[in-house]
Amino acid sequence: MNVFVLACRCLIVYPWTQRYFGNFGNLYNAAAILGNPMVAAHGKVVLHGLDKAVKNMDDIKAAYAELSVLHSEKLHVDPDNFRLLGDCLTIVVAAQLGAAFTPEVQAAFQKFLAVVISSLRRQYH
Ligand code: HNI
Repeated sequence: MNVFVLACRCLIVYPWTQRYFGNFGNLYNAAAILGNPMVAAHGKVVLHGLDKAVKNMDDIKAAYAELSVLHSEKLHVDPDNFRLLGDCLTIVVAAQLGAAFTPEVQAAFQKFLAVVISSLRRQYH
């Protein structure tokens, strides 16, 4: 999957998410975001963060405990943004899979994302 497209989409479609990436250099417009190597690298980090869920399918909450603390207490990311990134991810995956992204596949994918997002939100509760 094109991880780069994922991070860019989130920053372009929901520009307020840029506020957490003040140290990423030029995010001035869509072209700048698309050409920013730090965005590309971060997209990769986040997506590898999802490996954690795939590898710990029977205890996703525990697997994300540390990342939940990081996003809440250190990065102060508004947890609504997890959902927005999840929506971008769904759109990127759907575009990539085309007809293979059947309602059944979508249902499984949404369920997976919902658990990940709820686990990341845990520290905020
Ligand atoms: Ni997120 C760092 C995983 C959503 C802002 N994020 C990480 C890291 C992982 C990660 C892994 C690296 C941690 C480390 O260095 O120990 N982030 C995830 C996952 C999701 C997510 C799995 C959702 C599916 N992060 C978001 C969202 C935002 C966000 C929605 C803000 C809009 N994340 C950050 C920031 C950092 C970060 C900011 C630190 C970046 C840096 O390098 O300075």
